[in-house]
Amino acid sequence: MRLMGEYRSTLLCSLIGIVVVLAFVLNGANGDNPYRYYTWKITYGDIYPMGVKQQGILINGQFPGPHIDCVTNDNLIISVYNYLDEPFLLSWNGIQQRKNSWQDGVQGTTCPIPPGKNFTYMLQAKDQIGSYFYFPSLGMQKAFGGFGSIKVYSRPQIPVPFPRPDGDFIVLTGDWFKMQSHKQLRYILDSGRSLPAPDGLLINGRGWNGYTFTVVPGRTYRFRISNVGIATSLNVRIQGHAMKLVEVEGSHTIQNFYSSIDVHPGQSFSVLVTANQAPKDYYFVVSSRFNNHVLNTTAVLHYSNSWTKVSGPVPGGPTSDIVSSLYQARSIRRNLTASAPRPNPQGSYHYGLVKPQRTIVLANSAQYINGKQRYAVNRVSYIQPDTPLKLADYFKIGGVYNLGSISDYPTSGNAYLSTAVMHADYRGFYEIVFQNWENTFQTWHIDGNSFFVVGMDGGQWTPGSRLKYNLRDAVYRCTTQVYPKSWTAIYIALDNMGMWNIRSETWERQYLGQQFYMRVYAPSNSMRDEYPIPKNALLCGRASGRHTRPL
Ligand SMILES: *[C@@H]1O[C@H](CO)[C@@H](O)[C@H](O)[C@H]1NC(C)=O
Ligand SMILES: *[C@@H]1O[C@H](CO)[C@@H](O)[C@H](O)[C@H]1NC(C)=O
Ligand SMILES: CC(=O)N[C@H]1CO[C@H](CO)[C@@H](O)[C@@H]1O
Repeated sequence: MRLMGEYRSTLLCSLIGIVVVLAFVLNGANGDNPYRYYTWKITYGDIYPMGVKQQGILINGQFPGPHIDCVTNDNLIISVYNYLDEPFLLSWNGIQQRKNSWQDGVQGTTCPIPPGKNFTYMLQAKDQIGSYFYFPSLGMQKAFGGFGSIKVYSRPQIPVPFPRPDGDFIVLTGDWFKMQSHKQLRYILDSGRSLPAPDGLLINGRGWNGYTFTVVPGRTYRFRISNVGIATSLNVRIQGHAMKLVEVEGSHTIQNFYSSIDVHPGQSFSVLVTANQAPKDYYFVVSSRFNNHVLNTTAVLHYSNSWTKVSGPVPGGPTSDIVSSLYQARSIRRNLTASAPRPNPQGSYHYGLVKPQRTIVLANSAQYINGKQRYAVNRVSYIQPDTPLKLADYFKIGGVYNLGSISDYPTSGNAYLSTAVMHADYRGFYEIVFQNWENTFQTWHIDGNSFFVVGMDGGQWTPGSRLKYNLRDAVYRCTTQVYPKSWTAIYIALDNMGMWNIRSETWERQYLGQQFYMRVYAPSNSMRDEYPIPKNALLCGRASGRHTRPL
Protein backbone atom coordinates (compact mmCIF):
# COMPACT_ATOMS: atom_id res chain seq x y z
CA MET A 1 0.00 0.00 0.00
CA ARG A 2 2.78 2.34 1.04
CA LEU A 3 4.79 1.43 -2.02
CA MET A 4 1.72 1.96 -4.12
CA GLY A 5 1.25 5.39 -2.52
CA GLU A 6 4.83 6.29 -3.24
CA TYR A 7 4.45 5.07 -6.76
CA ARG A 8 1.31 7.13 -7.11
CA SER A 9 2.93 10.28 -5.82
CA THR A 10 5.94 9.72 -8.10
CA LEU A 11 3.55 9.28 -10.98
CA LEU A 12 1.68 12.38 -9.90
CA CYS A 13 4.98 14.29 -9.70
CA SER A 14 5.96 13.19 -13.17
CA LEU A 15 2.54 14.16 -14.45
CA ILE A 16 2.81 17.57 -12.81
CA GLY A 17 6.32 17.77 -14.23
CA ILE A 18 5.03 17.06 -17.72
CA VAL A 19 2.22 19.58 -17.33
CA VAL A 20 4.69 22.22 -16.10
CA VAL A 21 7.08 21.47 -18.95
CA LEU A 22 4.18 21.61 -21.41
CA ALA A 23 2.91 24.89 -19.96
CA PHE A 24 6.45 26.19 -20.20
CA VAL A 25 6.83 25.12 -23.81
CA LEU A 26 3.35 26.23 -24.88
CA ASN A 27 3.42 29.61 -23.25
CA GLY A 28 7.09 30.27 -23.80
CA ALA A 29 7.51 31.13 -20.14
CA ASN A 30 8.95 29.23 -17.24
CA GLY A 31 6.49 27.77 -14.75
CA ASP A 32 9.01 27.40 -11.94
CA ASN A 33 9.66 31.07 -11.43
CA PRO A 34 7.37 33.79 -10.06
CA TYR A 35 4.98 35.56 -12.38
CA ARG A 36 4.48 39.32 -12.42
CA TYR A 37 1.45 40.72 -14.22
CA TYR A 38 1.14 44.17 -15.75
CA THR A 39 -1.74 45.82 -17.60
CA TRP A 40 -0.66 48.81 -19.61
CA LYS A 41 -2.92 51.26 -21.44
CA ILE A 42 -1.13 53.23 -24.14
CA THR A 43 -2.62 56.68 -24.79
CA TYR A 44 -1.69 60.12 -26.01
CA GLY A 45 -1.63 62.82 -23.36
CA ASP A 46 -0.48 66.40 -22.98
CA ILE A 47 3.01 66.79 -21.54
CA TYR A 48 5.05 69.98 -21.03
CA PRO A 49 8.65 68.85 -20.29
CA MET A 50 10.13 71.96 -21.93
CA GLY A 51 7.29 74.34 -21.13
CA VAL A 52 5.38 73.85 -24.37
CA LYS A 53 2.42 71.53 -24.83
CA GLN A 54 3.25 68.29 -26.65
CA GLN A 55 1.40 65.09 -27.46
CA GLY A 56 3.28 62.55 -25.32
CA ILE A 57 2.91 58.78 -25.41
CA LEU A 58 1.75 57.71 -21.95
CA ILE A 59 1.50 54.32 -20.29
CA ASN A 60 -1.28 54.19 -17.69
CA GLY A 61 -1.20 57.99 -17.81
CA GLN A 62 2.49 58.13 -16.94
CA PHE A 63 5.45 59.73 -18.72
CA PRO A 64 7.99 58.10 -18.51
CA GLY A 65 6.14 54.81 -18.32
CA PRO A 66 5.88 52.56 -15.22
CA HIS A 67 9.04 50.92 -13.87
CA ILE A 68 9.46 47.18 -14.01
CA ASP A 69 11.13 45.79 -10.88
CA CYS A 70 11.83 42.09 -11.03
CA VAL A 71 14.28 39.35 -10.06
CA THR A 72 16.42 37.14 -12.32
CA ASN A 73 14.26 34.51 -14.09
CA ASP A 74 10.92 36.12 -13.16
CA ASN A 75 8.21 35.80 -15.78
CA LEU A 76 6.77 39.13 -16.88
CA ILE A 77 3.27 38.98 -18.31
CA ILE A 78 2.57 42.38 -19.81
CA SER A 79 -0.81 43.08 -21.44
CA VAL A 80 -0.59 46.11 -23.67
CA TYR A 81 -3.75 47.90 -24.86
CA ASN A 82 -3.13 50.26 -27.74
CA TYR A 83 -5.38 53.35 -27.57
CA LEU A 84 -3.28 55.34 -30.05
CA ASP A 85 -4.54 56.10 -33.55
CA GLU A 86 -1.75 54.04 -35.08
CA PRO A 87 0.06 50.72 -34.51
CA PHE A 88 2.24 50.31 -31.43
CA LEU A 89 4.90 47.82 -30.36
CA LEU A 90 7.17 47.69 -27.32
CA SER A 91 10.70 46.33 -27.36
CA TRP A 92 12.91 45.48 -24.39
CA ASN A 93 16.38 46.96 -24.59
CA GLY A 94 18.75 44.37 -23.13
CA ILE A 95 16.17 41.80 -21.98
CA GLN A 96 17.35 38.85 -24.03
CA GLN A 97 14.15 36.86 -24.72
CA ARG A 98 16.10 33.63 -24.56
CA LYS A 99 14.82 31.14 -27.19
CA ASN A 100 11.96 33.55 -27.65
CA SER A 101 12.55 36.23 -30.30
CA TRP A 102 8.75 36.09 -30.79
CA GLN A 103 8.46 38.49 -27.85
CA ASP A 104 11.17 40.89 -28.96
CA GLY A 105 8.75 43.54 -30.16
CA VAL A 106 10.52 44.74 -33.29
CA GLN A 107 8.94 44.59 -36.74
CA GLY A 108 11.08 41.66 -37.88
CA THR A 109 9.78 39.42 -35.11
CA THR A 110 6.39 40.65 -33.95
CA CYS A 111 3.29 42.14 -35.63
CA PRO A 112 2.45 45.66 -34.46
CA ILE A 113 -0.56 45.96 -32.15
CA PRO A 114 -3.25 47.65 -34.28
CA PRO A 115 -5.07 50.70 -32.85
CA GLY A 116 -7.77 49.60 -30.42
CA LYS A 117 -6.29 46.11 -30.01
CA ASN A 118 -4.22 44.43 -27.31
CA PHE A 119 -1.35 41.98 -27.05
CA THR A 120 0.11 40.16 -24.06
CA TYR A 121 3.89 39.81 -23.96
CA MET A 122 5.31 36.87 -22.03
CA LEU A 123 8.92 37.69 -21.20
CA GLN A 124 11.44 36.19 -18.86
CA ALA A 125 14.48 37.97 -17.42
CA LYS A 126 16.29 34.65 -17.85
CA ASP A 127 19.80 34.53 -16.37
CA GLN A 128 19.96 38.31 -16.32
CA ILE A 129 20.60 40.95 -13.72
CA GLY A 130 21.08 44.70 -14.03
CA SER A 131 19.63 47.85 -15.55
CA TYR A 132 17.68 47.98 -18.81
CA PHE A 133 14.73 49.82 -20.35
CA TYR A 134 11.80 49.32 -22.70
CA PHE A 135 10.72 51.61 -25.53
CA PRO A 136 8.25 51.80 -28.44
CA SER A 137 10.01 50.44 -31.52
CA LEU A 138 7.83 51.80 -34.35
CA GLY A 139 8.45 55.02 -36.27
CA MET A 140 9.61 57.91 -34.11
CA GLN A 141 7.30 57.10 -31.17
CA LYS A 142 10.32 56.62 -28.93
CA ALA A 143 11.10 60.35 -29.19
CA PHE A 144 7.77 61.19 -27.48
CA GLY A 145 7.63 58.72 -24.57
CA GLY A 146 6.38 55.18 -24.10
CA PHE A 147 9.70 54.22 -22.47
CA GLY A 148 10.47 53.12 -18.91
CA SER A 149 13.12 51.39 -16.84
CA ILE A 150 13.59 47.69 -16.10
CA LYS A 151 15.51 46.75 -12.96
CA VAL A 152 16.44 43.09 -12.65
CA TYR A 153 17.61 42.29 -9.11
CA SER A 154 19.76 39.31 -8.26
CA ARG A 155 18.22 36.31 -6.52
CA PRO A 156 18.74 36.43 -2.72
CA GLN A 157 21.32 33.63 -2.68
CA ILE A 158 23.54 35.30 -5.28
CA PRO A 159 25.75 38.08 -3.91
CA VAL A 160 26.38 41.27 -5.85
CA PRO A 161 29.88 42.75 -5.40
CA PHE A 162 28.83 45.77 -3.33
CA PRO A 163 26.77 46.35 -0.18
CA ARG A 164 23.06 46.84 -0.62
CA PRO A 165 22.60 50.56 -1.33
CA ASP A 166 20.29 52.70 0.83
CA GLY A 167 18.27 53.70 -2.22
CA ASP A 168 17.98 52.84 -5.89
CA PHE A 169 17.23 55.73 -8.28
CA ILE A 170 16.28 55.57 -11.93
CA VAL A 171 17.70 58.14 -14.32
CA LEU A 172 16.19 58.00 -17.80
CA THR A 173 17.83 60.75 -19.78
CA GLY A 174 17.87 61.69 -23.42
CA ASP A 175 17.58 64.34 -26.09
CA TRP A 176 14.20 65.96 -26.73
CA PHE A 177 12.35 67.80 -29.49
CA LYS A 178 9.78 70.52 -28.86
CA MET A 179 7.57 69.52 -31.78
CA GLN A 180 3.91 68.82 -31.25
CA SER A 181 3.91 65.12 -32.14
CA HIS A 182 6.18 62.24 -33.06
CA LYS A 183 4.39 62.18 -36.40
CA GLN A 184 6.19 65.40 -37.39
CA LEU A 185 9.56 63.71 -36.91
CA ARG A 186 8.40 60.74 -38.95
CA TYR A 187 7.04 63.01 -41.67
CA ILE A 188 10.44 64.72 -42.04
CA LEU A 189 12.18 61.37 -42.46
CA ASP A 190 9.52 59.97 -44.79
CA SER A 191 9.89 62.99 -47.01
CA GLY A 192 13.59 62.23 -47.46
CA ARG A 193 15.13 64.79 -45.15
CA SER A 194 17.26 64.58 -42.00
CA LEU A 195 16.03 65.53 -38.53
CA PRO A 196 16.96 68.90 -37.07
CA ALA A 197 19.15 69.06 -33.94
CA PRO A 198 17.23 68.29 -30.75
CA ASP A 199 16.00 71.22 -28.64
CA GLY A 200 17.14 70.03 -25.24
CA LEU A 201 17.67 67.18 -22.80
CA LEU A 202 15.39 65.61 -20.20
CA ILE A 203 15.94 63.72 -16.96
CA ASN A 204 13.05 61.42 -16.01
CA GLY A 205 10.73 63.34 -18.31
CA ARG A 206 11.52 66.75 -16.81
CA GLY A 207 13.48 69.81 -17.88
CA TRP A 208 15.75 72.17 -15.88
CA ASN A 209 15.77 71.30 -12.15
CA GLY A 210 12.46 69.57 -12.71
CA TYR A 211 13.42 66.37 -10.94
CA THR A 212 14.84 65.91 -7.42
CA PHE A 213 16.77 62.97 -5.96
CA THR A 214 16.54 63.22 -2.16
CA VAL A 215 19.41 61.65 -0.20
CA VAL A 216 20.12 61.26 3.51
CA PRO A 217 23.62 62.38 4.63
CA GLY A 218 26.11 59.54 4.93
CA ARG A 219 24.03 57.08 2.92
CA THR A 220 24.96 55.46 -0.40
CA TYR A 221 22.65 55.33 -3.41
CA ARG A 222 22.59 53.45 -6.66
CA PHE A 223 21.76 55.52 -9.75
CA ARG A 224 20.71 53.47 -12.78
CA ILE A 225 21.33 55.70 -15.76
CA SER A 226 20.00 54.96 -19.27
CA ASN A 227 20.22 57.07 -22.41
CA VAL A 228 16.70 56.72 -23.83
CA GLY A 229 17.22 59.48 -26.41
CA ILE A 230 17.24 59.10 -30.15
CA ALA A 231 20.59 60.52 -31.24
CA THR A 232 22.72 62.32 -28.69
CA SER A 233 25.63 60.96 -26.66
CA LEU A 234 25.52 62.36 -23.14
CA ASN A 235 27.85 63.08 -20.26
CA VAL A 236 26.53 62.64 -16.70
CA ARG A 237 28.03 64.18 -13.56
CA ILE A 238 27.00 65.15 -10.04
CA GLN A 239 28.37 68.40 -8.63
CA GLY A 240 30.88 67.71 -5.83
CA HIS A 241 30.36 63.92 -5.86
CA ALA A 242 32.34 61.03 -7.29
CA MET A 243 30.50 58.19 -9.00
CA LYS A 244 31.63 54.61 -8.46
CA LEU A 245 30.79 52.52 -11.52
CA VAL A 246 29.44 49.09 -10.52
CA GLU A 247 27.37 47.74 -13.42
CA VAL A 248 27.08 48.11 -17.19
CA GLU A 249 24.05 46.44 -18.85
CA GLY A 250 24.29 43.44 -16.56
CA SER A 251 28.10 43.19 -16.18
CA HIS A 252 29.61 43.93 -12.79
CA THR A 253 32.56 46.20 -13.44
CA ILE A 254 35.86 47.03 -11.80
CA GLN A 255 34.68 49.67 -9.34
CA ASN A 256 36.50 52.77 -10.59
CA PHE A 257 35.54 56.28 -9.48
CA TYR A 258 34.62 58.80 -12.19
CA SER A 259 33.84 62.52 -11.98
CA SER A 260 31.72 62.21 -15.13
CA ILE A 261 30.62 59.32 -17.34
CA ASP A 262 29.55 59.19 -20.99
CA VAL A 263 26.36 57.34 -21.88
CA HIS A 264 25.58 56.79 -25.55
CA PRO A 265 22.08 56.22 -26.98
CA GLY A 266 20.67 52.87 -25.87
CA GLN A 267 23.25 52.31 -23.13
CA SER A 268 22.67 51.78 -19.39
CA PHE A 269 24.93 51.64 -16.35
CA SER A 270 24.81 51.90 -12.54
CA VAL A 271 26.93 54.03 -10.22
CA LEU A 272 27.07 54.24 -6.43
CA VAL A 273 27.12 57.73 -4.94
CA THR A 274 27.64 58.48 -1.24
CA ALA A 275 26.06 61.62 0.21
CA ASN A 276 29.28 62.64 1.96
CA GLN A 277 29.42 66.37 1.20
CA ALA A 278 28.23 69.47 3.07
CA PRO A 279 24.43 69.38 3.47
CA LYS A 280 23.08 71.48 0.61
CA ASP A 281 21.63 70.87 -2.83
CA TYR A 282 23.82 69.91 -5.78
CA TYR A 283 23.33 69.86 -9.52
CA PHE A 284 22.87 66.51 -11.23
CA VAL A 285 24.05 67.48 -14.74
CA VAL A 286 23.56 65.92 -18.14
CA SER A 287 25.12 67.56 -21.20
CA SER A 288 25.54 66.59 -24.81
CA ARG A 289 28.72 65.12 -26.25
CA PHE A 290 30.16 65.68 -29.75
CA ASN A 291 27.46 68.22 -30.77
CA ASN A 292 28.40 71.61 -32.21
CA HIS A 293 25.80 73.23 -30.00
CA VAL A 294 26.15 71.88 -26.45
CA LEU A 295 22.84 71.07 -24.77
CA ASN A 296 22.58 70.61 -21.04
CA THR A 297 20.03 70.05 -18.31
CA THR A 298 20.05 69.52 -14.59
CA ALA A 299 18.19 67.72 -11.86
CA VAL A 300 18.72 68.32 -8.14
CA LEU A 301 20.56 66.14 -5.65
CA HIS A 302 18.85 67.29 -2.46
CA TYR A 303 20.29 66.46 0.98
CA SER A 304 17.34 65.76 3.29
CA ASN A 305 18.76 68.26 5.84
CA SER A 306 19.55 70.94 3.26
CA TRP A 307 18.11 74.46 3.31
CA THR A 308 20.35 75.69 0.48
CA LYS A 309 19.01 75.52 -3.05
CA VAL A 310 21.23 74.93 -6.08
CA SER A 311 22.76 78.11 -7.44
CA GLY A 312 25.70 79.39 -9.42
CA PRO A 313 27.19 78.01 -12.59
CA VAL A 314 26.47 74.46 -13.65
CA PRO A 315 29.68 72.40 -13.46
CA GLY A 316 31.12 71.85 -16.94
CA GLY A 317 32.12 68.53 -18.45
CA PRO A 318 33.77 67.17 -21.57
CA THR A 319 32.00 68.17 -24.80
CA SER A 320 33.67 67.63 -28.17
CA ASP A 321 36.82 65.84 -27.03
CA ILE A 322 36.82 62.23 -28.27
CA VAL A 323 40.09 60.99 -26.77
CA SER A 324 38.84 61.27 -23.17
CA SER A 325 35.67 59.36 -24.09
CA LEU A 326 37.65 56.56 -25.74
CA TYR A 327 40.04 56.44 -22.79
CA GLN A 328 37.12 56.16 -20.38
CA ALA A 329 35.48 53.44 -22.50
CA ARG A 330 38.65 51.36 -22.31
CA SER A 331 38.79 51.77 -18.51
CA ILE A 332 35.40 50.08 -18.13
CA ARG A 333 36.18 46.42 -17.52
CA ARG A 334 34.50 43.45 -15.89
CA ASN A 335 35.36 42.36 -12.38
CA LEU A 336 36.31 38.73 -13.11
CA THR A 337 35.79 37.48 -9.56
CA ALA A 338 32.35 39.06 -9.07
CA SER A 339 29.28 36.92 -9.67
CA ALA A 340 26.67 37.78 -12.27
CA PRO A 341 23.12 36.36 -12.45
CA ARG A 342 24.47 32.94 -11.61
CA PRO A 343 26.86 32.09 -8.76
CA ASN A 344 29.86 31.39 -11.00
CA PRO A 345 32.26 34.31 -11.37
CA GLN A 346 32.06 36.45 -14.49
CA GLY A 347 35.60 35.45 -15.47
CA SER A 348 34.84 31.73 -15.60
CA TYR A 349 34.03 31.87 -19.31
CA HIS A 350 37.36 32.53 -21.00
CA TYR A 351 36.12 34.22 -24.15
CA GLY A 352 39.68 35.27 -25.03
CA LEU A 353 40.71 31.64 -25.51
CA VAL A 354 37.93 30.84 -27.97
CA LYS A 355 38.84 31.32 -31.62
CA PRO A 356 36.09 33.09 -33.56
CA GLN A 357 34.80 30.96 -36.45
CA ARG A 358 33.80 33.92 -38.55
CA THR A 359 34.67 37.59 -38.88
CA ILE A 360 32.02 40.05 -40.00
CA VAL A 361 32.90 43.67 -40.77
CA LEU A 362 29.93 46.05 -40.83
CA ALA A 363 30.40 49.48 -42.35
CA ASN A 364 27.74 52.17 -42.02
CA SER A 365 27.11 54.80 -44.68
CA ALA A 366 24.77 57.70 -45.43
CA GLN A 367 23.53 57.94 -49.01
CA TYR A 368 20.66 59.23 -51.09
CA ILE A 369 18.52 56.58 -52.76
CA ASN A 370 15.82 57.80 -55.19
CA GLY A 371 16.50 61.33 -53.98
CA LYS A 372 15.82 60.47 -50.34
CA GLN A 373 18.19 60.35 -47.37
CA ARG A 374 18.93 56.75 -46.45
CA TYR A 375 21.48 54.92 -44.28
CA ALA A 376 23.02 51.54 -45.00
CA VAL A 377 25.16 48.72 -43.62
CA ASN A 378 27.52 47.08 -46.12
CA ARG A 379 25.56 48.89 -48.84
CA VAL A 380 22.16 47.50 -47.84
CA SER A 381 19.56 49.96 -46.62
CA TYR A 382 16.99 47.86 -44.73
CA ILE A 383 13.33 48.12 -45.64
CA GLN A 384 10.58 46.63 -43.48
CA PRO A 385 8.81 43.70 -45.14
CA ASP A 386 5.00 43.43 -45.06
CA THR A 387 5.27 40.30 -42.88
CA PRO A 388 7.55 39.80 -39.85
CA LEU A 389 10.55 37.62 -40.77
CA LYS A 390 9.73 35.26 -37.92
CA LEU A 391 6.21 34.66 -39.27
CA ALA A 392 7.54 34.22 -42.81
CA ASP A 393 9.78 31.45 -41.43
CA TYR A 394 7.01 29.82 -39.42
CA PHE A 395 4.44 29.78 -42.23
CA LYS A 396 7.09 29.17 -44.91
CA ILE A 397 6.02 32.28 -46.83
CA GLY A 398 8.59 32.84 -49.57
CA GLY A 399 9.72 36.15 -50.97
CA VAL A 400 9.64 38.08 -47.69
CA TYR A 401 13.42 38.05 -47.34
CA ASN A 402 16.50 36.31 -48.68
CA LEU A 403 19.11 34.82 -46.38
CA GLY A 404 22.53 36.16 -47.21
CA SER A 405 21.12 39.44 -48.55
CA ILE A 406 23.88 41.31 -46.71
CA SER A 407 27.58 40.53 -47.11
CA ASP A 408 30.09 39.76 -44.35
CA TYR A 409 32.44 42.51 -45.54
CA PRO A 410 31.93 46.00 -46.94
CA THR A 411 31.95 46.20 -50.72
CA SER A 412 32.19 49.27 -52.90
CA GLY A 413 29.27 50.74 -54.81
CA ASN A 414 26.01 52.50 -54.21
CA ALA A 415 23.62 51.53 -51.46
CA TYR A 416 20.35 49.79 -52.35
CA LEU A 417 17.11 48.90 -50.57
CA SER A 418 16.57 45.35 -49.32
CA THR A 419 15.21 43.36 -46.38
CA ALA A 420 18.62 42.23 -45.21
CA VAL A 421 18.94 39.01 -43.22
CA MET A 422 22.26 37.37 -42.36
CA HIS A 423 22.56 33.69 -41.57
CA ALA A 424 24.41 32.73 -38.37
CA ASP A 425 25.08 29.31 -36.90
CA TYR A 426 23.49 28.52 -33.57
CA ARG A 427 26.29 28.16 -31.00
CA GLY A 428 28.72 29.96 -33.30
CA PHE A 429 31.36 32.23 -31.80
CA TYR A 430 31.87 35.27 -34.03
CA GLU A 431 33.96 38.39 -34.26
CA ILE A 432 32.05 41.44 -35.47
CA VAL A 433 33.81 44.69 -36.35
CA PHE A 434 31.78 47.89 -36.62
CA GLN A 435 33.77 50.04 -39.02
CA ASN A 436 32.77 53.69 -39.14
CA TRP A 437 34.30 55.67 -42.00
CA GLU A 438 31.88 58.54 -41.46
CA ASN A 439 32.71 61.56 -39.41
CA THR A 440 29.71 60.96 -37.16
CA PHE A 441 29.21 59.15 -33.92
CA GLN A 442 27.61 55.65 -34.05
CA THR A 443 25.98 53.37 -31.47
CA TRP A 444 25.09 49.76 -32.28
CA HIS A 445 22.76 47.42 -30.45
CA ILE A 446 22.19 43.69 -30.85
CA ASP A 447 18.91 42.21 -29.61
CA GLY A 448 18.81 38.85 -27.85
CA ASN A 449 22.49 38.79 -26.94
CA SER A 450 25.24 40.48 -25.03
CA PHE A 451 28.78 40.59 -26.39
CA PHE A 452 32.35 41.26 -25.31
CA VAL A 453 33.61 44.66 -26.45
CA VAL A 454 37.18 43.55 -27.15
CA GLY A 455 38.54 46.70 -28.76
CA MET A 456 37.96 50.15 -30.19
CA ASP A 457 40.31 52.57 -31.86
CA GLY A 458 40.64 55.25 -34.52
CA GLY A 459 41.09 54.53 -38.23
CA GLN A 460 40.62 51.41 -40.28
CA TRP A 461 40.35 48.00 -38.60
CA THR A 462 42.84 45.40 -39.92
CA PRO A 463 43.60 41.86 -38.71
CA GLY A 464 46.61 43.44 -36.99
CA SER A 465 44.19 45.43 -34.80
CA ARG A 466 43.56 42.16 -32.93
CA LEU A 467 46.90 42.56 -31.18
CA LYS A 468 45.31 45.38 -29.20
CA TYR A 469 42.20 43.44 -28.15
CA ASN A 470 41.32 43.02 -24.48
CA LEU A 471 40.99 39.23 -24.28
CA ARG A 472 40.76 39.12 -20.50
CA ASP A 473 38.20 41.39 -18.87
CA ALA A 474 36.31 43.24 -21.62
CA VAL A 475 32.88 44.52 -20.65
CA TYR A 476 29.94 42.30 -21.65
CA ARG A 477 27.01 44.42 -22.83
CA CYS A 478 24.38 44.80 -25.56
CA THR A 479 25.04 48.33 -26.92
CA THR A 480 28.38 49.75 -27.99
CA GLN A 481 29.60 53.05 -29.36
CA VAL A 482 31.80 53.56 -32.42
CA TYR A 483 33.72 56.82 -32.56
CA PRO A 484 33.93 58.90 -35.76
CA LYS A 485 36.35 57.44 -38.33
CA SER A 486 37.00 54.55 -35.93
CA TRP A 487 36.17 50.91 -35.33
CA THR A 488 34.81 48.81 -32.45
CA ALA A 489 35.28 45.03 -32.33
CA ILE A 490 33.12 42.57 -30.39
CA TYR A 491 33.10 38.83 -29.74
CA ILE A 492 29.68 37.21 -29.55
CA ALA A 493 28.62 33.68 -28.56
CA LEU A 494 25.43 32.92 -30.49
CA ASP A 495 23.73 30.67 -27.97
CA ASN A 496 20.28 32.21 -28.39
CA MET A 497 18.34 30.82 -31.32
CA GLY A 498 16.06 33.28 -33.09
CA MET A 499 15.79 36.27 -35.39
CA TRP A 500 17.73 39.16 -33.89
CA ASN A 501 17.78 42.81 -34.85
CA ILE A 502 21.18 44.48 -35.24
CA ARG A 503 20.62 48.22 -35.43
CA SER A 504 21.90 51.72 -35.09
CA GLU A 505 20.67 53.35 -31.89
CA THR A 506 20.61 56.68 -33.74
CA TRP A 507 16.91 56.48 -34.45
CA GLU A 508 16.93 58.39 -37.74
CA ARG A 509 19.54 55.96 -39.06
CA GLN A 510 17.67 52.92 -37.74
CA TYR A 511 14.41 54.14 -39.30
CA LEU A 512 16.06 54.91 -42.64
CA GLY A 513 17.81 51.59 -43.07
CA GLN A 514 20.87 51.21 -40.82
CA GLN A 515 19.78 47.88 -39.39
CA PHE A 516 19.35 44.23 -40.41
CA TYR A 517 18.48 40.88 -38.84
CA MET A 518 20.70 37.97 -37.90
CA ARG A 519 18.95 34.62 -38.08
CA VAL A 520 20.62 32.39 -35.50
CA TYR A 521 19.60 28.95 -36.62
CA ALA A 522 20.43 25.24 -36.61
CA PRO A 523 18.84 22.67 -38.92
CA SER A 524 17.96 20.45 -35.93
CA ASN A 525 15.49 23.06 -34.75
CA SER A 526 13.92 21.67 -31.58
CA MET A 527 11.70 23.09 -28.85
CA ARG A 528 14.65 22.76 -26.49
CA ASP A 529 16.48 25.43 -28.46
CA GLU A 530 13.62 27.72 -29.40
CA TYR A 531 10.05 28.12 -28.16
CA PRO A 532 7.24 27.60 -30.64
CA ILE A 533 5.13 30.50 -31.85
CA PRO A 534 3.06 31.87 -28.94
CA LYS A 535 -0.62 30.96 -28.94
CA ASN A 536 -1.59 34.61 -28.85
CA ALA A 537 0.77 35.78 -31.62
CA LEU A 538 -0.75 38.55 -33.70
CA LEU A 539 -0.79 37.75 -37.41
CA CYS A 540 -0.33 40.40 -40.05
CA GLY A 541 0.77 40.92 -43.64
CA ARG A 542 0.87 37.71 -45.63
CA ALA A 543 0.43 35.73 -42.40
CA SER A 544 -3.03 37.25 -41.74
CA GLY A 545 -5.75 34.68 -41.28
CA ARG A 546 -3.34 31.77 -40.91
CA HIS A 547 -3.55 29.42 -37.94
CA THR A 548 -0.70 29.18 -35.48
CA ARG A 549 -1.76 25.71 -34.31
CA PRO A 550 -2.75 23.37 -37.08
CA LEU A 551 -3.67 20.65 -34.52
C1 LIG B 1 35.44 42.45 -7.53
O1 LIG B 1 34.46 41.66 -6.91
C2 LIG B 1 34.89 41.09 -5.70
C3 LIG B 1 33.88 40.03 -5.28
O2 LIG B 1 32.62 40.55 -4.99
C4 LIG B 1 35.11 42.22 -4.70
O3 LIG B 1 35.49 41.69 -3.46
C5 LIG B 1 36.18 43.14 -5.25
O4 LIG B 1 36.33 44.26 -4.40
C6 LIG B 1 35.85 43.62 -6.65
N1 LIG B 1 37.02 44.29 -7.19
C7 LIG B 1 37.00 45.49 -7.81
C8 LIG B 1 38.32 46.00 -8.25
O5 LIG B 1 35.99 46.11 -8.02
C1 LIG C 1 24.13 74.99 -20.49
O1 LIG C 1 23.23 75.51 -21.45
C2 LIG C 1 23.02 76.91 -21.33
C3 LIG C 1 21.91 77.29 -22.30
O2 LIG C 1 22.11 76.70 -23.55
C4 LIG C 1 24.32 77.65 -21.56
O3 LIG C 1 24.11 79.02 -21.38
C5 LIG C 1 25.36 77.17 -20.56
O4 LIG C 1 26.60 77.75 -20.84
C6 LIG C 1 25.49 75.67 -20.62
N1 LIG C 1 26.35 75.22 -19.54
C7 LIG C 1 27.27 74.27 -19.68
C8 LIG C 1 28.04 73.92 -18.46
O5 LIG C 1 27.49 73.70 -20.72
C1 LIG D 1 -5.19 40.48 -21.87
C2 LIG D 1 -5.59 40.17 -23.27
O1 LIG D 1 -4.78 39.74 -24.04
N1 LIG D 1 -6.87 40.43 -23.58
C3 LIG D 1 -7.55 40.24 -24.84
C4 LIG D 1 -6.86 40.82 -26.03
O2 LIG D 1 -7.67 40.70 -27.19
C5 LIG D 1 -8.07 39.40 -27.52
C6 LIG D 1 -8.90 39.44 -28.76
O3 LIG D 1 -8.19 40.06 -29.79
C7 LIG D 1 -8.75 38.72 -26.38
O4 LIG D 1 -9.04 37.38 -26.69
C8 LIG D 1 -7.91 38.79 -25.13
O5 LIG D 1 -8.55 38.22 -24.05
